[in-house]
Amino acid sequence: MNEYAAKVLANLKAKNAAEPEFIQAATEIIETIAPVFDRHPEYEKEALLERFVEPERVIMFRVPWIDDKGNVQVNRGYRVQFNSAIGPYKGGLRLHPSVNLSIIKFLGFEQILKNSLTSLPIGGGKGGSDFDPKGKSDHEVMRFCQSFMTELSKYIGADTDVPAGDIGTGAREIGYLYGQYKRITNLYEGVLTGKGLTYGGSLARTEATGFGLLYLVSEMLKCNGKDIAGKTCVISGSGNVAIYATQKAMQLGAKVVAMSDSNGYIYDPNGIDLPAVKQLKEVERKRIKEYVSTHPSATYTECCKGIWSIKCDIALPCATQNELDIEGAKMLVANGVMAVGEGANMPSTLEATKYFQEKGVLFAPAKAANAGGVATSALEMSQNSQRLSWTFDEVDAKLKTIMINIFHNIDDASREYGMEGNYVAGANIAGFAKVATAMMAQGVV
Ligand code: NDP
Ligand code: 2IT
Repeated sequence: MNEYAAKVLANLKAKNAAEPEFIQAATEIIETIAPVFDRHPEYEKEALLERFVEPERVIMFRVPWIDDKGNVQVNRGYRVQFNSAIGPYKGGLRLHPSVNLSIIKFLGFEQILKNSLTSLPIGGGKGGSDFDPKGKSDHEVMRFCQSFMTELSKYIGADTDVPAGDIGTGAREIGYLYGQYKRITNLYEGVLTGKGLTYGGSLARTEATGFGLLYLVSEMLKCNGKDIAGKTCVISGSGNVAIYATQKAMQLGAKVVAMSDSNGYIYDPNGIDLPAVKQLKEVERKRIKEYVSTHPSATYTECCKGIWSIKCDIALPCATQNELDIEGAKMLVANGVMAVGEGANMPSTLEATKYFQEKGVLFAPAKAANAGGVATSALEMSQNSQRLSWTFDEVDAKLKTIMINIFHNIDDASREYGMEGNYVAGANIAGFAKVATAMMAQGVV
């Protein structure tokens, strides 16, 4: 590996030893962009990589709120404003009990490159809290969101930092956050994306990440002489990304036979009944295992990682980081999987990713494959700035074009660096190129 890149990675590991997810994401990124530094020795003189791996700003704050029983609860809030070289910080807010600084930093770091790949002017950021919306009443979620935004509002703005949804943050949470931002600042501006359609949201944002994943995966298959129609898919998760990935996969003629949540997975050899899953997860907020009580053809198995034992042609991990490890990868390959598309952020471990690549599985990495969500968020920002709203078909057509372009950009970058078909390297190199050029132009900041 390029000596300069190796030195920065070693320092990063020593300095952030307590942040395993951040180290994991940074290891993959730095190892794959290392050849860029052979071609650009000027980057080292300007300490470009040392600056790139250090967030511009990290905000951590107390989030006190009162539950329905009158007890005071305290959570921890985060916003990592990682890089604003190519646009205002942009990235979601995750609400999940596992949230910590390492997870928010890995997500923010990946977001820089993902956002660059969209070709739209958005920098990288991420935030969230260890608050768990599961099992909370709407009023509890509202009080948490109001307290969270009371502090966060000091650091964000339509031209500064524009948060959005992620795990645990959907339309309900964005609504409460937006209401509080407006109340505190007296500004009606596009400070959040994923908003409701009655107050500045964009059509197709709800569907965008899942639809975008399928647009990119289809293009990858097509360019490798394959077709998605008639293929069997396994899709992990049953949240926003998984549901709309399932919908588009079915529209494109594939059969989705399994979905999951953090407790276990359902297998329905007849093909998943998506309206039933939407009703369970989007309306009733119930567990995926309830599906089998109304679908006798389906089975439910405890332990979500078992989903990778199901035979399929295409695997789309759409739940969370590190959900697909080497054991899962080996089962998928043994069962003849031909493509993996990452809907979640960093769902495959480093070992699993390498294994897929060694075995010749077409592998679309998260920062390219799930970029449709944030790309459509940027389209929402454009509509807000223009005080206009585009039709579903207009937004969907733009999304599709963006995803197809992303695939060709990462494919071209992999070839340019002599790593044809390595879309992990292609995505990291193509995403980094634009950010690096902008950072060099803007001086040492
Ligand atoms: P949701 O909250 O809507 O759904 C998350 C799904 O993943 C649920 O089925 C959930 O199950 C499961 N899950 C969450 N945490 C874990 C865990 N620790 N172990 C196993 N399963 C888990 O989130 P999204 O669908 O929005 O996000 C899914 C992934 O996609 C995340 O990695 C996110 O960062 C990424 N992503 C999201 C985008 C978006 O626009 N929403 C854009 C790009 C990427 P349970 O209900 O049991 O918790
Ligand atoms: O990981 C992601 O790209 C998201 N959660 C979406 C971010 C956004 O700003 O729409």
